[in-house]
Amino acid sequence: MLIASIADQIVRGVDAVTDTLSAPFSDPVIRLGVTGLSRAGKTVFITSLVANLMDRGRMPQLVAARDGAIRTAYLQPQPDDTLPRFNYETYLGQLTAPEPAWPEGTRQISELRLSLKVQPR
Ligand SMILES: Nc1nc2c(ncn2[C@@H]2O[C@H](COP(=O)(O)OP(=O)(O)O)[C@@H](O)[C@H]2O)c(=O)[nH]1
Ligand SMILES: [Mg+2]
Repeated sequence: MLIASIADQIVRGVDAVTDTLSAPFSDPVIRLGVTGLSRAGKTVFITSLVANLMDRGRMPQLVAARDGAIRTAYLQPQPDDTLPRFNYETYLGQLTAPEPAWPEGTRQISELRLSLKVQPR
């Protein structure tokens, strides 16, 4: 539900900017925080969400994915060098290894930038 509404906001944000001359220069940015108690499942959730947004074969409930509005999704350098990067590749590697393992506990806030190319409606 939440993810669907975020994706919808992105699509609407793109619709809004394409109405203005500044369109090519101002991609809408949504900063999304995931918080929760230690061991609540944040690292596993974020890894899974990012993996599924990049490979949308199993996201039929996400309207923007089902309709083909999300054209591509890819990782980009993060906006803020002062924060550690969320170690997506390592966590995904552990979860999808022939002998899967849960990621180690994380101690610090971290950040990842995912860009979506969406088709304006
Ligand atoms: N069965 C199951 N266990 C999970 C799942 N996500 C997290 N866990 C368990 O919860 C633990 C903590 O998850 P983690 O994502 O590291 O929590 P974080 O501290 O909030 O980042 C993992 O080591 C797993 O034991 C899940 O989707 N399914
Ligand atoms: Mg963690």
